[in-house]
Amino acid sequence: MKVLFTGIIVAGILLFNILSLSAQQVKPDDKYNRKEVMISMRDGIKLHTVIFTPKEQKESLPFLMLRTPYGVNTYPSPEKIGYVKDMADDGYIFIFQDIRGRYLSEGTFEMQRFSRNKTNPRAIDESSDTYDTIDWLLKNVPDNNGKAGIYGISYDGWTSIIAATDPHPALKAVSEQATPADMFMNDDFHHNGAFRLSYGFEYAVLTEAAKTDSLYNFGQYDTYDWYLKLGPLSNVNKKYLHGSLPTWNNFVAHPNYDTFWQKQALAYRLDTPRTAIQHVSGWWDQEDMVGPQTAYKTLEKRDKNHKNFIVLGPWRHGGWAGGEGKNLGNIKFDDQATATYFRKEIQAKWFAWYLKGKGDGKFAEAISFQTGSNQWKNYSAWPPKEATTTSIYFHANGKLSFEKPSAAEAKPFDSFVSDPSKPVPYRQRPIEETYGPGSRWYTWLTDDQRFVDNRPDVLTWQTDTLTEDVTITGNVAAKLFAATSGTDADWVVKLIDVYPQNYKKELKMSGYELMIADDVFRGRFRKSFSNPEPVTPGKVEEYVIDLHGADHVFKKGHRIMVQVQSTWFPIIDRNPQKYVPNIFEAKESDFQPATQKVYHSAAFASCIELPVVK
Ligand code: PG9
Repeated sequence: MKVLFTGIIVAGILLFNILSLSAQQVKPDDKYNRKEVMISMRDGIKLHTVIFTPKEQKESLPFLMLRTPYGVNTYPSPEKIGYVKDMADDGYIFIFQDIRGRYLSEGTFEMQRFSRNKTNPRAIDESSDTYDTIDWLLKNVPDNNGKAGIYGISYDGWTSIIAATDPHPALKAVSEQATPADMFMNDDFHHNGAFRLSYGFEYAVLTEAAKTDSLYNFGQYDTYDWYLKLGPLSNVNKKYLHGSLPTWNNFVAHPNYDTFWQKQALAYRLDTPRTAIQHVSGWWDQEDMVGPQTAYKTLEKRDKNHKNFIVLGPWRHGGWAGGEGKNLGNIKFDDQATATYFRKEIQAKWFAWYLKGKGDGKFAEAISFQTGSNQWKNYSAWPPKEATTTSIYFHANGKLSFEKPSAAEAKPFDSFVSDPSKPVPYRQRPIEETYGPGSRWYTWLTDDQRFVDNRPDVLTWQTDTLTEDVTITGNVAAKLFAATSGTDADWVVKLIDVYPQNYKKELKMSGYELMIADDVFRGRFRKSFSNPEPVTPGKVEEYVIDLHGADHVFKKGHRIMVQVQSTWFPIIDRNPQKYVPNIFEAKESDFQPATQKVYHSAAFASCIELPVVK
């Protein structure tokens, strides 16, 4: 993901390169002076760093840093970057740095580098690189006030939170935005052990095929077919990458939740909050929606000094960084400029307080834009204590209700055939290359789910029309009782808000099926993510699937819907549905259709656990 100086977040590399040609020149009307330096790290490697200082600096100022793998040389004067304009108008010393091994920095890039061995004084990691940079800045940039803050989205959010693991004493405030927290459990590369094929493949190419970002040349616009024709995942190295990308090789070598994934995961790297830290997450973040929620939760356990905060808004990945945020895809937020509000009222005020002592320092523990009601809310805890876990149950004939199925339930299960040769597309085709031209990747989580309504391999349950609002605030989980005729299976569960069939407020949204919470679970990991086990064909098993946080009002007149399916392609790779030790080494002949049964009987009452607030 890139932060363009137009203020829009785009990962479209071509667009970026065209726009960036003249970005290095300082324009006469720029409010900041620009300086480029190479800063030496403790092991002698030099990192390319761009420093912007106000042309008219009246007082000593704090540093505001962004550290990124996506190239900083093209950044314009900060007041021209929508993402930081409010802060630039207030005055900071802005630091933009290429991380190790990327763009103009020396050294080697390592995807989410492990923490260093601290007994070796020359050992490095992203935290020590931040430390050494701050140390150099304090000594070499005049008129600084001795304080630094760091912020950024996604990979840059991750470098921010990693800087907080053993921070320089001058680092006082961190705003991690959309950081990944655990690449096996959630976020970019896997969800609950199911591999995010299109993202994993394309991102590995993006960052590791060259020192600067590069798109894979698929030679076709709709990649659904390309991924299907690819066949088993072993063909990726055999036919295309030939072992050249470390990240892809690590996917293949670590199919289970082993120490490789654990050493990367924030739960294993964070202890107490040592600086003020803000976590920012979008409800429809298509890349790292869960990361900030996990990072907040991990630090909150030991937040004795009230330094840990969370902000949750109606955004896609990084959607708060540019534009007004009055809508996301087709979803409108009653004309409220949610992104503008974040930048001005939350981000800028937060740094002004912690780095300059400006403002009243009063920040709610959790600030959330509640969707459906479209209102900003402050909570004293996340998830708020007010919610009561209430189950909404699947029934025969596609019904969903708050009543548990009785022994007299008409039929104990619904079933479908999942065929890996005809996987359900995760979004409407064409599925453009993730970051390619025209890609609709950015908003797919808000797409109308009617596009799969009639598929025989997607099951649907829905409530009657709601006679009153149903508000859910907190964590959502699915409890699925299911059986497969195979020996492994994926279960995709989607919680959906169905708009009224005749929606007067906006006629074209009538009947819209909007996902509120969703995820996939790979059956082999139902007992352990580290030691997978085959599923016994025909045996009813319980799958508990974390659908993460939500703050949403299903309005009176709407319906609540649940869809279940076993493929979501190509964002999730195809499960062969026959157990093999490592799916990255499955053969074409291992892939088999399977009959899936989802139960809704008194004994096996599949449901969604909702955090209902009265
Ligand atoms: N989602 C991207 C990413 C972050 C960290 C690791 C891998 C990928 C990003 O937008 O930066």
